[in-house]
Amino acid sequence: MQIPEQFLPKLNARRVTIPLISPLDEQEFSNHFARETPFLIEADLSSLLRSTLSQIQKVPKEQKIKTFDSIPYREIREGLFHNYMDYVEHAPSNCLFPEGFDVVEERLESVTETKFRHYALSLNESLFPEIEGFRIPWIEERNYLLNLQSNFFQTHGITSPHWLFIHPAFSVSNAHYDHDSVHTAIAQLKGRKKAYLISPEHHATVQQEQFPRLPNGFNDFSNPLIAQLPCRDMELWEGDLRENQVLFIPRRWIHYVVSETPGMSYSQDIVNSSNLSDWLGSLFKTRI
Ligand SMILES: O=C(O)CCC(=O)C(=O)O
Ligand SMILES: [Fe+2]
Repeated sequence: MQIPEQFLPKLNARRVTIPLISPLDEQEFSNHFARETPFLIEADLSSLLRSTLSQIQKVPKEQKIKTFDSIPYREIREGLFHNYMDYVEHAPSNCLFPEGFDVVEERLESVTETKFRHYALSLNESLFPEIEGFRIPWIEERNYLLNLQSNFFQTHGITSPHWLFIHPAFSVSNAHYDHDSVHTAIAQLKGRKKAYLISPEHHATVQQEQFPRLPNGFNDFSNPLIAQLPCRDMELWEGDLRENQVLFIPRRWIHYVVSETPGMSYSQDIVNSSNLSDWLGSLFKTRI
């Protein structure tokens, strides 16, 4: 089934297709990564999928999880993990959240009226310990964050680099960029997503006050009024993220991601020589 119009970005920008590259060696990969423009690669992610599926089997019946309607969220709900899995796999697409999930937090100041389908927010190492060992092809040991002890992040109040997404069809992460100048790799273990990216030089272009905005200040790309936003000189990089592909999102690139089918992704924050000083600077700033 095609993604319904209500979940797609309405920007009238110049469309650029995110390239799918097949690097032959480390040097070629590094050269492409260093450009800081988005790209896709093919990769065998079957062992990560197998590990995720076996961990799902081990989640206790009484385990609760939180879900949210989008990044950034209007509301957070909480309920049983097993009801969530049932919703991901079987609920019709007009069902916005899983059975028995009640609101535990609401952001009433949110301008946008759009209601997206909920997806899981809290699928971290406490539930899926094996994700600490997940590695992204070509990046592997070059990601400094993976050399830190796993308890380092909790001890220092730093976000863990490992994010697991088990998503229903048509869940949306609205316009945002990732914390602390990290680069991000999204590995699609199962199912499909579409991604839309905008370079950091256009942050102001998509934060215009006269148009509907999200709680994070960016315009709500899904709102039909956004079709009028003046952005003809801006490039909107778009790409299909298919099973066994990895999407690289450079630091501070705005991204909007919508799932096309139910599925699973593993996302890893990356800090290497290119963004180490930005990352450190950002951590320091938030602590003084
Ligand atoms: O896949 C998504 O829905 C959003 C992922 C994302 O924003 C990220 O990994 O940084
Ligand atoms: Fe993100």
